[in-house]
Amino acid sequence: MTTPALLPLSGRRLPPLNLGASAFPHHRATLRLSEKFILLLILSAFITLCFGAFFFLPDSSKHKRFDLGLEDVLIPHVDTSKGGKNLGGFLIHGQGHDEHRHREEEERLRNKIRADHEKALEEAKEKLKKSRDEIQAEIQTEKNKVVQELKKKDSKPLPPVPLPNLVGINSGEPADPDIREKRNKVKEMMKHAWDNYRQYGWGHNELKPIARKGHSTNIFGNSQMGATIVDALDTLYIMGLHDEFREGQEWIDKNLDFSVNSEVSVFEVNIRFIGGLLAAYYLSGQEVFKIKAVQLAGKLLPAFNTPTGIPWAMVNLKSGVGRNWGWASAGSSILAEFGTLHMEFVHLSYLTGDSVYYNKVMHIRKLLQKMDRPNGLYPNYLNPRTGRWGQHHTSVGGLGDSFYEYLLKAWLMSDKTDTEARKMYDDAIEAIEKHLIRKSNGGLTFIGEWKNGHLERKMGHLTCFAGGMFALGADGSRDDKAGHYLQLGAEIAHTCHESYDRTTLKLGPEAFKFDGGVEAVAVRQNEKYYILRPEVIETYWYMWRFTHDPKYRQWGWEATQAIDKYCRVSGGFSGVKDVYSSSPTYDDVQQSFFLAETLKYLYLLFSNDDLLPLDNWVFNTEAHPLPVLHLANTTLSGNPAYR
Ligand code: DMJ
Repeated sequence: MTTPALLPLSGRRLPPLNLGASAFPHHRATLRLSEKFILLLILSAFITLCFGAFFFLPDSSKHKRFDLGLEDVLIPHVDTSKGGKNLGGFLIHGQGHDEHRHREEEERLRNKIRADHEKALEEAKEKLKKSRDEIQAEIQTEKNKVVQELKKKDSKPLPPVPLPNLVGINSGEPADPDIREKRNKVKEMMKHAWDNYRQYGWGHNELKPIARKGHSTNIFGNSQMGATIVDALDTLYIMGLHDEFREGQEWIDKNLDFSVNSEVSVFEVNIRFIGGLLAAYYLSGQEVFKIKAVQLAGKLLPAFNTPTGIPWAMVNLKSGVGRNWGWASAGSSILAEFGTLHMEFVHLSYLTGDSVYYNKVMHIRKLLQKMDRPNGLYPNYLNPRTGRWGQHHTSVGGLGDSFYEYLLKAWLMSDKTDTEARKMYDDAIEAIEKHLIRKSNGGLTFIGEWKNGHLERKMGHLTCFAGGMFALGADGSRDDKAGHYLQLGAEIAHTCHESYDRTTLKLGPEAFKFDGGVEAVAVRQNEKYYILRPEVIETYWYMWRFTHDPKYRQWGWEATQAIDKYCRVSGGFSGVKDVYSSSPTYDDVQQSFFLAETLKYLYLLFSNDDLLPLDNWVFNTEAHPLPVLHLANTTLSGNPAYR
């Protein structure tokens, strides 16, 4: 970083002043402080120049004078007949009578100005003598003041809104002792995951359960935002782990700060943080969660400042500068990222009475509706500058998945009044069935991916969520095909269960093939890992809720046991690198979604249906439950602030 050269009045460039900037070449804040000193010096020099000019000009009472606060009073000229002189429209009184007194007064003033000037120079010199640490401390103090001011401003109470119907937030105890025991086992696993995070990773985004220290990835930027705390809150709440919930709340209240110079994923922050905070707010009624969610949402808004309004994938929380992932086709934004904001943003508008969030997501929807879709499919990549699709790659797994999920859930969350969303969902699902869903030779239904003009016969673990989605969307489907979609959900659940069952550890691989004699098995080494993902269990739970077929609880229990056996370590839970190996190695990451989703879905699977009933709650893609808003046509009329 170079120090900007200073232009003096003559227009000649001065060499860069070295006032600390070279000592701390990468410290922008230090430069800013140095610039202040430079300005101070320039000001001092200017004052000296003015007074020099004034006192060294030929002394002439004719040139008198600007008002120095002397006793002479300048009065707009109206009459010269009373012995005064007219000077440029002003009349100076008493001239000629007390010349001596003026000289004395000038001398006194001159001395005072000289003394003030010297004092200012001394102070400036003192500042320049300060050590790097002292300057940094001063900068920090200034920063803290600004943060405090901002906090005061941001913590303004939000307008009160009628809370939606919050039913079934702490029931669900099963009567069957066997099921109760299974549910308690899941709760014990949650406690193990939380306690270890609490002990070894507190405040960090995630935990390394083997190294027993904090962990993070680039999706959370470079700061400790306590992702696990925020993601886990609602699971703690529904499990009745209230002390742990309060610990989390306290940390959030005191430490969760979004004024950080950190570049985060808009999608991940939305689904984990905003979704987690909103769910915690609705479940507990604690205002702090709502306030934090709204503060954070404000920090994401600059990501939408693109030529099309399609947001960047990443945004710097402090500067608001956005950009896209380097790996994305042709500088594109990702369908599953910009298409997975709707639920949280509608709730934000509902709670704040500010339509800004709602408008952002509706703008995305309108833009997508206008676009051509190859074979009726939505490609995964869309360029936010040009508004054109990137590579024509379509997936119901990674990069595409939750876009489809949010179309369906927008409709459900609006109490089925957002029929536009339902139509988009129905159209998309029809195209997916036609072009991406196939049966393998062995009779397994799978969802492939459209790539470079052909169907890749590979399914990701992520894609397994779609079984639950088809079941959830069955009711209300076009041409009353409810039975068909429930059946499709069951077939996907079966295929995904096979992908678990065909491994040594009984845990599912990241991706599995249906090709060349291979069925539901990972072929490449780098697709054999299991990182505590929830999607298969999520589908078991939805299928259980809609069918009550005991096999889903059985499959969920198999997965619970496998996770406890192969992923549990004394410092928490870890992903494993190869589900086909009998002596697997750990990846040493306890993902925040393990607490938010995997354990929550397992707990719900072994609970009665009156815990978070699906008529009243819709789960965001990170399993954070948000209440149905009984709104007409997705207007926000439920909020009186809107009228
Ligand atoms: C979660 O963060 C969410 O479910 C997201 O939609 C996709 N993947 C992870 C968990 O696998």
